Amino acid sequence: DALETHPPGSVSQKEHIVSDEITREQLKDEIIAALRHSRGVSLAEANNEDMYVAVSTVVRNLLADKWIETREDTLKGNTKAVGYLSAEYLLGTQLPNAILNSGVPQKVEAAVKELGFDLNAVEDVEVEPGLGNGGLGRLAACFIDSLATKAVPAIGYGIRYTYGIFRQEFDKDGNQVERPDYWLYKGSPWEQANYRREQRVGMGGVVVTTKDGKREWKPAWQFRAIPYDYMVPGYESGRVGTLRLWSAKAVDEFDLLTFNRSQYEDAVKGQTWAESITKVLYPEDSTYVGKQLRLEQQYFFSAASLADAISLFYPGEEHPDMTTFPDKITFQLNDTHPVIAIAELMRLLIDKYGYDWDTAFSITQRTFNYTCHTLLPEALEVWDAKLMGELLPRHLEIIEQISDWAAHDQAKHGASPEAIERMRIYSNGRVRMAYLATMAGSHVNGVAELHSQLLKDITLKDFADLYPSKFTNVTNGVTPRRFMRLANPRLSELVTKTLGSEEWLNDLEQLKGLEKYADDPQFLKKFAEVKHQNKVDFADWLKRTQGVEIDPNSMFDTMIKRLHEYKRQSMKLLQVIALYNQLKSGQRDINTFQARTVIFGAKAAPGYAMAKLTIRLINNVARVVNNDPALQGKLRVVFIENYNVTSAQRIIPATDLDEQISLAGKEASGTSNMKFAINGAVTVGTLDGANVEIRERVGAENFFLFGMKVEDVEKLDGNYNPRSYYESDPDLKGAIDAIASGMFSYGDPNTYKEFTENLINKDPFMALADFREYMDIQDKIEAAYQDKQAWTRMGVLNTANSGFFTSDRSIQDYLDRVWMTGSLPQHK
Ligand code: 8GP
Repeated sequence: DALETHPPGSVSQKEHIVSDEITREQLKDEIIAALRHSRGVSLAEANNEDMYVAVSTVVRNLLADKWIETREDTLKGNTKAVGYLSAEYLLGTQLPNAILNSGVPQKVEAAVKELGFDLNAVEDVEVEPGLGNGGLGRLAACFIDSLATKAVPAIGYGIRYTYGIFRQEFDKDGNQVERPDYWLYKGSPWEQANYRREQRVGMGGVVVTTKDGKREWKPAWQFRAIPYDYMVPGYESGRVGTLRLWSAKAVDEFDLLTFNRSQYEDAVKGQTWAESITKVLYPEDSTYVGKQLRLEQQYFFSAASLADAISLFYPGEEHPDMTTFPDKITFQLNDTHPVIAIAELMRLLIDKYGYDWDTAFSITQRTFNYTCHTLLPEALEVWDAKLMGELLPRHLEIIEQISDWAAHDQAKHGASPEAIERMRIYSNGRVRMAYLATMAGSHVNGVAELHSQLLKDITLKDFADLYPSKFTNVTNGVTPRRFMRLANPRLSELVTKTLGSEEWLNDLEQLKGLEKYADDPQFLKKFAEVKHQNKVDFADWLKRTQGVEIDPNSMFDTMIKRLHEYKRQSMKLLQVIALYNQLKSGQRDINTFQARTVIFGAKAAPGYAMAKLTIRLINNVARVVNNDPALQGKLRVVFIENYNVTSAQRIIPATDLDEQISLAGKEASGTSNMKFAINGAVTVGTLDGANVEIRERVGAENFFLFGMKVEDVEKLDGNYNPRSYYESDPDLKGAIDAIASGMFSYGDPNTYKEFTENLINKDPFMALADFREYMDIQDKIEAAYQDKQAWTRMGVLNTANSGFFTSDRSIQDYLDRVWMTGSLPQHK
């Protein structure tokens, strides 16, 4: 248990040190004390790992007072708080961010150095908590950072998975192999088990009618929900928020009677079963799996979080006045994973606190808001009512009632019987969670302008027609602290020097001030130099960690994101193979060819066969292309193993060209596109998700647009014939035929048969239809890259005009459009 390994407060407590005034000498003493007290080693004995724990402990201690004070101010209730409910938080490493926000980053750096350690090496020890899959989880992590930075009283609630997103390895054939991510192997100095706030969560059982005619749930099992608290330090706000992640434990840890009869396995069974609830993150992204364990996870953390919030805001009250609950806290539902919280709050209000249905529903509706993160119908959660009824019988009853109320209310608003049928929350033995969230909450938002529009026009059209004012947009954002200041210290320094202060870090629109240097040759030179050094660093890192050599003078062309057909890694791959064919045949002159390093990073859901086959193909295209002497090393393909937040922070600042090439109408927003733009990469992309808004802001001339628009896709849908593209485009045919011939499978024509057949006959995401325009735009990109100064200018204009994409702005939009609340005073 991490708590036992790293007792908090183990540093000398003899004097209370005001964190901002601490001196470098005092810091050194504190670190040495932490080494001795929490690791039991002297400075002379300490290795990087000891140092990592000691520095983390000291930095935590520096933040502790602000943490306590922020909590106290949050609970005073003068400003409505935000409860962010998310099944995923893809946090990235904690130590660098905590040092940055400690108030004394330079002193910490100097202290570690003077103690004889390299801070980078110390930071490298940390294993990132991979408690999320991709964009959705990373967005939640950016949001809690911005909430703290903007001093919004908030608590992030989630699940402390023992195993996070799997660690990806490639086998000798290039296949993805999933290895367990036991990130807690050596404990974590960043978490604190908070037994004072333990909760109980029930599941299963039956609903009975009591003597006074009330419904009462008698769960079959009870679980302990143990919160693990993480500090969320704000940047320059003097505030430290809380991320509270729940871990499941059995109520009766150990059945001693059974154990004494030597049936060890039976004795621990109950415990094992209870703990399985928070054991592992479902490695699915943009897909939905209707597994019972997943519903158990969802209910477990939703119920624990609600109980926690009620006990926080009404401490010790047996009969709290819950009509004031929506004034004390507003809950944001991060996609449908926590939507069962709606039924749980209704249950508490009616069964536990005795409110009538109407009052309970009014409280509930005012408490919740829902963010949808997808446009793929297969990603919307629909639970089998039987399964739900077995696990949560009372909740199913309540949902049935809400469903009836909704139908009634829709009729009142003039909906047709057909529309009412389509909008049914509960029908044909299925429960539609997105519909429940839409009807039983105040607001629904999409995550980019286009996405929010498509939600209204297609996915949730019936609802939007009836309740237009419910719908709003909040375009995603990313934290510039992690994705600029920490990931790209060189560019950050250049920006700070140029703008004259560091204020841009929490007021990102100030980047606009760089625009006037876009034609200043001196500035362009510095900007280009930063990029080059970042590329050199990245190449070194790749050599060190994966043994792969790349040329920092080549164009770094990057596609990093989950592997999914709609994102179209396959189209990128076809372009690479087409280039390869052209270079081999002499159709394209190798001597004038712009050297390119194509960088992929992607995990595939373990059960997603086509995605896994694509990974294998990328690895084998890399093998063939990289080993072909005819190319003189001018075209290289690399696949970053185990792409995660830590590697993203290295790849993004080193990228020249960013690939955002999803089929229009499929990518809800994207967030790496924002990180790339801020870091001065140029994007090649379709008019999809937030690409639309990025292009609007950075300027059409600084963005390489290609491909069908949503309307084109709609027109083509229904009579799309991918084979006609295959047959009429020799480059496309050549690329697909090369795969089918066995060129990337040691001559075996069967290995990628499903991949090629799928493209020629189905191509559900129309890669073939967009291929020609994609090839052509890549030629324009190649030409543009030859003019280094013009290219750098495009990068500068991307950085200068992407201030809008800070998650601080997203949070401000939520405050204004959804939560209707504000901030605490900042304590600088
Ligand atoms: C992702 C979207 O695919 C991505 O465009 C967006 O930037 C990100 O969310 C943050 O908003 N969506 C999901 O990961 C997703 O829908 N996951 C499953 C819950 C369905």
